[in-house]
Amino acid sequence: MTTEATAAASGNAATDRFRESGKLAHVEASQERVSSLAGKLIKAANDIVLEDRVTYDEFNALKAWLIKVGEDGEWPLFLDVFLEHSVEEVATSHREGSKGTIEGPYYVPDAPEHRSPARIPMRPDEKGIPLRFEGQVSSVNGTPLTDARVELWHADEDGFYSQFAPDIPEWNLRGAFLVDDEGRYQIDTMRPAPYQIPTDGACGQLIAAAGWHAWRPAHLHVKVSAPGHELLTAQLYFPGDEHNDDDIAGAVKPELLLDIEETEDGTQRTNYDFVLDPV
Ligand code: MBD
Ligand code: FE
Repeated sequence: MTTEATAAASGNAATDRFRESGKLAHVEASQERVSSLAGKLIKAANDIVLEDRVTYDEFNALKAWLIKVGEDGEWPLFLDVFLEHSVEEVATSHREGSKGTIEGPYYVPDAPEHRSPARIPMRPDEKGIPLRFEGQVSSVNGTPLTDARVELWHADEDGFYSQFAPDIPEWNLRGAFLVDDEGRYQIDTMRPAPYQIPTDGACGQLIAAAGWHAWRPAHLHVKVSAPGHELLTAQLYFPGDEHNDDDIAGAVKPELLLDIEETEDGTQRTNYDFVLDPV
Protein backbone atom coordinates (compact mmCIF):
# COMPACT_ATOMS: atom_id res chain seq x y z
CA MET A 1 0.00 0.00 0.00
CA THR A 2 1.21 3.50 -0.79
CA THR A 3 1.28 6.04 2.00
CA GLU A 4 0.01 8.94 -0.06
CA ALA A 5 -3.61 9.51 -1.05
CA THR A 6 -3.64 10.03 -4.81
CA ALA A 7 -6.54 10.73 -7.16
CA ALA A 8 -5.59 7.69 -9.23
CA ALA A 9 -5.60 5.37 -6.21
CA SER A 10 -8.95 6.54 -4.84
CA GLY A 11 -10.37 6.77 -8.38
CA ASN A 12 -9.30 3.25 -9.25
CA ALA A 13 -10.75 1.96 -5.98
CA ALA A 14 -14.06 3.67 -6.78
CA THR A 15 -14.02 2.24 -10.32
CA ASP A 16 -13.32 -1.28 -9.05
CA ARG A 17 -16.02 -0.87 -6.43
CA PHE A 18 -18.56 0.12 -9.09
CA ARG A 19 -17.62 -2.85 -11.28
CA GLU A 20 -18.14 -5.19 -8.32
CA SER A 21 -21.31 -3.50 -7.09
CA GLY A 22 -23.73 -5.52 -9.19
CA LYS A 23 -25.44 -2.29 -10.31
CA LEU A 24 -24.80 -3.20 -13.94
CA ALA A 25 -26.81 -6.41 -13.58
CA HIS A 26 -30.02 -4.35 -13.39
CA VAL A 27 -29.44 -2.25 -16.49
CA GLU A 28 -31.92 -2.83 -19.26
CA ALA A 29 -32.69 -0.35 -21.99
CA SER A 30 -34.57 -0.67 -25.28
CA GLN A 31 -32.97 0.37 -28.54
CA GLU A 32 -35.48 3.20 -28.68
CA ARG A 33 -34.47 4.52 -25.27
CA VAL A 34 -30.74 4.27 -26.00
CA SER A 35 -31.20 6.03 -29.33
CA SER A 36 -33.22 8.83 -27.71
CA LEU A 37 -30.84 9.45 -24.78
CA ALA A 38 -27.58 9.06 -26.72
CA GLY A 39 -29.01 11.14 -29.57
CA LYS A 40 -29.94 14.00 -27.22
CA LEU A 41 -26.55 13.92 -25.52
CA ILE A 42 -24.71 14.04 -28.84
CA LYS A 43 -26.96 16.81 -30.12
CA ALA A 44 -26.39 18.88 -26.94
CA ALA A 45 -22.62 18.55 -27.43
CA ASN A 46 -22.87 19.52 -31.10
CA ASP A 47 -25.02 22.53 -30.24
CA ILE A 48 -22.34 23.72 -27.79
CA VAL A 49 -19.61 23.36 -30.43
CA LEU A 50 -21.62 25.38 -32.94
CA GLU A 51 -22.86 28.03 -30.53
CA ASP A 52 -19.53 28.61 -28.80
CA ARG A 53 -17.44 28.02 -31.96
CA VAL A 54 -15.26 25.35 -30.33
CA THR A 55 -11.78 25.16 -31.92
CA TYR A 56 -9.66 22.10 -32.80
CA ASP A 57 -7.38 22.94 -29.85
CA GLU A 58 -10.36 22.83 -27.52
CA PHE A 59 -11.66 19.64 -29.14
CA ASN A 60 -8.25 18.01 -28.61
CA ALA A 61 -8.09 19.26 -25.02
CA LEU A 62 -11.46 17.58 -24.46
CA LYS A 63 -10.19 14.30 -25.93
CA ALA A 64 -7.07 14.38 -23.76
CA TRP A 65 -9.12 15.17 -20.68
CA LEU A 66 -11.68 12.41 -21.27
CA ILE A 67 -8.80 9.93 -21.71
CA LYS A 68 -7.33 11.13 -18.40
CA VAL A 69 -10.65 10.74 -16.56
CA GLY A 70 -10.51 7.06 -17.44
CA GLU A 71 -6.81 6.68 -16.64
CA ASP A 72 -7.37 8.23 -13.20
CA GLY A 73 -10.39 6.00 -12.61
CA GLU A 74 -12.44 9.14 -12.06
CA TRP A 75 -15.60 8.32 -14.02
CA PRO A 76 -17.48 7.40 -10.82
CA LEU A 77 -16.27 10.61 -9.15
CA PHE A 78 -17.09 12.82 -12.13
CA LEU A 79 -20.55 11.35 -12.71
CA ASP A 80 -21.49 11.29 -9.01
CA VAL A 81 -20.34 14.88 -8.48
CA PHE A 82 -21.81 16.45 -11.60
CA LEU A 83 -24.79 14.31 -12.61
CA GLU A 84 -26.05 12.05 -9.82
CA HIS A 85 -28.06 14.80 -8.08
CA SER A 86 -30.43 15.01 -11.06
CA VAL A 87 -30.74 11.23 -11.31
CA GLU A 88 -31.56 11.10 -7.60
CA GLU A 89 -34.18 13.82 -8.03
CA VAL A 90 -35.95 11.82 -10.73
CA ALA A 91 -35.68 8.55 -8.79
CA THR A 92 -37.17 9.88 -5.55
CA SER A 93 -39.67 12.55 -6.69
CA HIS A 94 -42.66 10.34 -5.72
CA ARG A 95 -41.61 9.96 -2.09
CA GLU A 96 -43.52 11.27 0.91
CA GLY A 97 -40.97 10.28 3.55
CA SER A 98 -37.53 11.69 4.27
CA LYS A 99 -35.59 13.45 1.56
CA GLY A 100 -32.60 11.59 0.18
CA THR A 101 -29.60 12.68 -1.80
CA ILE A 102 -26.75 11.15 -3.79
CA GLU A 103 -24.79 8.07 -2.74
CA GLY A 104 -21.48 9.32 -4.13
CA PRO A 105 -18.52 7.13 -5.07
CA TYR A 106 -17.39 5.89 -1.64
CA TYR A 107 -20.10 3.53 -0.38
CA VAL A 108 -19.02 -0.01 0.45
CA PRO A 109 -21.73 -2.65 1.05
CA ASP A 110 -21.61 -5.36 3.71
CA ALA A 111 -20.11 -3.29 6.50
CA PRO A 112 -19.98 -5.14 9.83
CA GLU A 113 -23.27 -5.01 11.73
CA HIS A 114 -23.75 -3.59 15.23
CA ARG A 115 -26.78 -3.43 17.48
CA SER A 116 -27.71 0.09 18.59
CA PRO A 117 -26.56 1.79 20.79
CA ALA A 118 -23.04 1.42 19.40
CA ARG A 119 -19.81 3.13 18.60
CA ILE A 120 -18.74 3.11 14.95
CA PRO A 121 -15.37 1.42 14.41
CA MET A 122 -12.61 4.01 14.73
CA ARG A 123 -8.89 4.21 15.49
CA PRO A 124 -7.94 4.65 19.16
CA ASP A 125 -6.53 8.07 18.28
CA GLU A 126 -9.27 9.05 15.80
CA LYS A 127 -9.22 12.83 15.44
CA GLY A 128 -12.24 15.10 15.66
CA ILE A 129 -15.12 16.19 17.85
CA PRO A 130 -17.06 13.21 19.28
CA LEU A 131 -20.58 13.20 17.84
CA ARG A 132 -23.55 11.20 19.10
CA PHE A 133 -25.88 10.63 16.14
CA GLU A 134 -29.29 9.32 17.12
CA GLY A 135 -32.92 9.22 16.10
CA GLN A 136 -35.83 7.05 15.17
CA VAL A 137 -36.86 5.26 11.98
CA SER A 138 -40.55 5.11 11.13
CA SER A 139 -42.88 4.50 8.21
CA VAL A 140 -44.83 7.37 6.59
CA ASN A 141 -47.90 6.34 8.62
CA GLY A 142 -45.96 6.96 11.84
CA THR A 143 -45.29 3.35 12.83
CA PRO A 144 -41.78 2.89 14.25
CA LEU A 145 -39.79 0.41 12.16
CA THR A 146 -38.22 -1.93 14.67
CA ASP A 147 -36.43 -4.01 12.03
CA ALA A 148 -34.73 -1.04 10.35
CA ARG A 149 -31.02 -0.76 9.68
CA VAL A 150 -29.00 2.45 9.48
CA GLU A 151 -25.79 2.20 7.49
CA LEU A 152 -23.39 5.05 8.18
CA TRP A 153 -20.15 5.94 6.43
CA HIS A 154 -18.17 9.16 6.35
CA ALA A 155 -14.74 10.70 5.96
CA ASP A 156 -12.33 11.24 8.83
CA GLU A 157 -11.07 14.60 10.10
CA ASP A 158 -8.62 14.77 7.21
CA GLY A 159 -11.31 14.14 4.62
CA PHE A 160 -10.31 10.54 3.84
CA TYR A 161 -12.60 7.52 3.47
CA SER A 162 -11.47 4.06 4.54
CA GLN A 163 -10.91 1.70 1.57
CA PHE A 164 -10.31 4.73 -0.72
CA ALA A 165 -7.22 6.17 0.98
CA PRO A 166 -4.19 4.25 2.23
CA ASP A 167 -3.37 3.19 5.77
CA ILE A 168 -6.86 3.38 7.28
CA PRO A 169 -8.39 0.24 8.85
CA GLU A 170 -10.81 -1.42 6.43
CA TRP A 171 -14.09 -0.57 8.15
CA ASN A 172 -13.00 2.65 9.85
CA LEU A 173 -15.96 5.03 10.22
CA ARG A 174 -18.24 2.57 8.43
CA GLY A 175 -20.94 0.41 9.97
CA ALA A 176 -24.46 -1.02 9.76
CA PHE A 177 -26.57 -0.42 12.87
CA LEU A 178 -29.69 -2.32 13.87
CA VAL A 179 -32.31 -0.17 15.58
CA ASP A 180 -33.76 -1.04 19.00
CA ASP A 181 -37.32 -2.22 19.75
CA GLU A 182 -38.63 1.35 19.37
CA GLY A 183 -36.98 1.84 15.99
CA ARG A 184 -34.28 4.02 17.55
CA TYR A 185 -30.63 4.18 16.69
CA GLN A 186 -27.75 5.75 18.59
CA ILE A 187 -24.28 5.84 17.06
CA ASP A 188 -21.17 7.41 18.54
CA THR A 189 -18.78 8.71 15.91
CA MET A 190 -16.42 11.61 15.17
CA ARG A 191 -17.66 14.67 13.36
CA PRO A 192 -16.22 14.69 9.81
CA ALA A 193 -14.49 17.72 8.29
CA PRO A 194 -15.42 19.43 5.01
CA TYR A 195 -14.30 17.31 2.09
CA GLN A 196 -12.26 18.34 -0.92
CA ILE A 197 -12.53 16.06 -3.93
CA PRO A 198 -9.09 14.91 -5.17
CA THR A 199 -7.33 17.85 -6.83
CA ASP A 200 -4.50 15.91 -8.49
CA GLY A 201 -6.61 14.00 -11.04
CA ALA A 202 -8.72 14.82 -14.07
CA CYS A 203 -11.64 16.21 -12.03
CA GLY A 204 -9.26 18.46 -10.10
CA GLN A 205 -7.70 19.59 -13.38
CA LEU A 206 -11.11 20.61 -14.72
CA ILE A 207 -12.05 22.39 -11.49
CA ALA A 208 -8.76 24.35 -11.46
CA ALA A 209 -8.95 25.20 -15.16
CA ALA A 210 -12.51 26.50 -14.69
CA GLY A 211 -11.67 28.45 -11.53
CA TRP A 212 -14.19 26.49 -9.48
CA HIS A 213 -13.56 25.07 -6.00
CA ALA A 214 -13.42 21.38 -5.12
CA TRP A 215 -15.24 21.43 -1.78
CA ARG A 216 -18.19 19.54 -0.42
CA PRO A 217 -19.58 20.50 2.99
CA ALA A 218 -18.87 18.08 5.84
CA HIS A 219 -21.38 15.26 5.63
CA LEU A 220 -22.53 11.94 7.04
CA HIS A 221 -23.64 9.35 4.48
CA VAL A 222 -26.51 7.04 5.39
CA LYS A 223 -28.56 4.25 3.89
CA VAL A 224 -31.67 3.50 5.89
CA SER A 225 -33.61 0.35 5.11
CA ALA A 226 -36.45 -1.75 6.49
CA PRO A 227 -38.41 -4.68 5.06
CA GLY A 228 -41.31 -3.53 2.87
CA HIS A 229 -39.87 -0.03 2.50
CA GLU A 230 -37.88 1.85 -0.09
CA LEU A 231 -34.20 2.20 0.65
CA LEU A 232 -33.35 5.76 1.67
CA THR A 233 -29.91 6.99 0.62
CA ALA A 234 -29.09 10.38 2.12
CA GLN A 235 -26.40 12.66 3.46
CA LEU A 236 -26.69 14.89 6.49
CA TYR A 237 -24.98 18.24 6.78
CA PHE A 238 -23.87 20.53 9.59
CA PRO A 239 -25.35 23.98 10.07
CA GLY A 240 -22.96 26.84 9.36
CA ASP A 241 -20.65 24.94 7.01
CA GLU A 242 -19.41 27.43 4.44
CA HIS A 243 -20.03 24.97 1.60
CA ASN A 244 -23.64 24.12 2.39
CA ASP A 245 -24.64 26.70 -0.24
CA ASP A 246 -22.10 25.83 -2.91
CA ASP A 247 -21.51 22.09 -2.73
CA ILE A 248 -19.52 21.07 -5.83
CA ALA A 249 -21.82 18.00 -6.01
CA GLY A 250 -25.09 19.98 -5.69
CA ALA A 251 -26.30 17.46 -3.10
CA VAL A 252 -27.44 19.65 -0.18
CA LYS A 253 -31.15 20.08 0.59
CA PRO A 254 -32.50 22.14 3.50
CA GLU A 255 -34.23 19.05 4.95
CA LEU A 256 -30.83 17.36 5.33
CA LEU A 257 -29.35 19.90 7.76
CA LEU A 258 -28.73 18.54 11.24
CA ASP A 259 -29.49 20.31 14.46
CA ILE A 260 -26.32 20.17 16.54
CA GLU A 261 -26.43 20.30 20.31
CA GLU A 262 -23.19 21.09 22.16
CA THR A 263 -22.87 19.18 25.42
CA GLU A 264 -21.01 20.35 28.52
CA ASP A 265 -18.08 17.99 28.01
CA GLY A 266 -17.24 19.43 24.57
CA THR A 267 -18.85 16.66 22.58
CA GLN A 268 -21.81 17.09 20.25
CA ARG A 269 -25.16 15.39 19.84
CA THR A 270 -27.71 15.39 17.08
CA ASN A 271 -31.11 13.80 16.59
CA TYR A 272 -32.38 12.98 13.10
CA ASP A 273 -35.51 10.94 12.47
CA PHE A 274 -35.93 9.00 9.23
CA VAL A 275 -39.30 8.34 7.57
CA LEU A 276 -39.38 5.57 4.99
CA ASP A 277 -41.88 5.14 2.14
CA PRO A 278 -43.56 1.73 1.91
CA VAL A 279 -42.83 -0.04 -1.38
C1 MBD B 1 -17.69 12.45 -1.65
O1 MBD B 1 -17.38 12.20 -0.37
C2 MBD B 1 -18.96 12.48 -1.95
O2 MBD B 1 -19.85 12.25 -0.98
C3 MBD B 1 -19.37 12.75 -3.27
C4 MBD B 1 -20.79 12.81 -3.60
C5 MBD B 1 -18.44 12.99 -4.23
C6 MBD B 1 -17.12 12.94 -3.91
C7 MBD B 1 -16.75 12.68 -2.62
FE1 FE C 1 -18.89 11.74 0.82
